[in-house]
Amino acid sequence: MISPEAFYTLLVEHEVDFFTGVPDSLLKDFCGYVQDHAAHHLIAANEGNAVGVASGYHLASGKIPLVYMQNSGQGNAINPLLSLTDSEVYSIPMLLIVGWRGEPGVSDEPQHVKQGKVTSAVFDAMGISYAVLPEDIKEAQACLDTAFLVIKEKQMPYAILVRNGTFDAYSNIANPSEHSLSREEALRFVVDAVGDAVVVSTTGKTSRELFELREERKESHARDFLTVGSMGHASSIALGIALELNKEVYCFDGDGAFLMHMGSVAVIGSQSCKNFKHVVFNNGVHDSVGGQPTAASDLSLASIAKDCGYAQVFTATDEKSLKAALGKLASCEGPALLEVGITPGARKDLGRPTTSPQENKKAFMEFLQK
Ligand SMILES: Cc1ncc(C[n+]2csc(CCOP(=O)(O)OP(=O)(O)O)c2C)c(N)n1
Repeated sequence: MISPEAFYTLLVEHEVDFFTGVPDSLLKDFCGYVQDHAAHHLIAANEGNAVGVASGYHLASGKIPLVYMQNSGQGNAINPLLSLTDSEVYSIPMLLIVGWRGEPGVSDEPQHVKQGKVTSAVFDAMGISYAVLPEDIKEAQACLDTAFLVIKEKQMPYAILVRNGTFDAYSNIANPSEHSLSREEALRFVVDAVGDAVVVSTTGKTSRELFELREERKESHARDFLTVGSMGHASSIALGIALELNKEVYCFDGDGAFLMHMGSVAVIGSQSCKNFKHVVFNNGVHDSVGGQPTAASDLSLASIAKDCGYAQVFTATDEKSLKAALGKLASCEGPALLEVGITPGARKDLGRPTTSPQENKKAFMEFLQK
């Protein structure tokens, strides 16, 4: 294993002083170290956003920035990697550090298996050279030396794939939360209030907690579409369903996911979709991958939704205000949004859905037709 500090020191020796990206669970210890030590560190809304900011930094400084991401973010980054940083376009050098979920031969969740299988082939297709980070610090040093030689020679991005368990643990200095309810506690009240409505839940622990809650209550999972991948697209999926069916459709979202593709909020606001209801659990962090801050911690997502054309918006920060807001959300005409301020963290023993994505889809489609 490599200590995040030792790896960070190697990067500094290569004069890397600008870090940006979207956090990943495999990279959480490295991201945590960067969070506490780097002077220039910016957690982006999505991976394309990170490549864009890093490009601007290079244009202004001539230096080589670092962009970190989970391989799920490869898709978000492809457009700027091909039409901005590529040597046939502007030729902008940068180091990509990529968490390799779903590495072939390593057991992982269904949403990561396909992405893991094609990650290196996608870099090949884009003409981006890559290497897998060795777990020995001397070998990691040699790997970085090669990466920087190639980056400087080709004036192109270079990717380093990071396997599960490469970095030693690093604990961040935690910031106290101003809220009292956990996501799981808030979710219980929300699920009570939405009753038989259709639910589309977001990537990460929200969907895992929803799945466990249904199990605990011996309720069917059929009404829940658990968007295990495609972070940031749950609200778009919910909109597509709500436009087609005469049923109440709720999207359970996270603040990181809301920000990732916030353009969809304007699109939702542009539709007079009365049966669309959006609940955003705002803990100010990417809780599911290690608790790194999002840019939403000081924003009012409810105000953003209102300005984007949602018919009604509500906020809640504790049990009393949540119960009151849920009543109003259920009885109002959408599109409507409820932003719930919650505290970060989840149960240590939180499980994962035991049904496959295709089982989930089949049961869900049958439920929608009832
Ligand atoms: C495109 C993409 N980038 C990154 C990830 C990794 N990832 C999974 S969940 C998550 C955090 C989600 O944060 P938020 O929506 O705020 O929900 P929370 O975990 O705080 O409940 C991230 C970054 C991903 N799945 N997909």
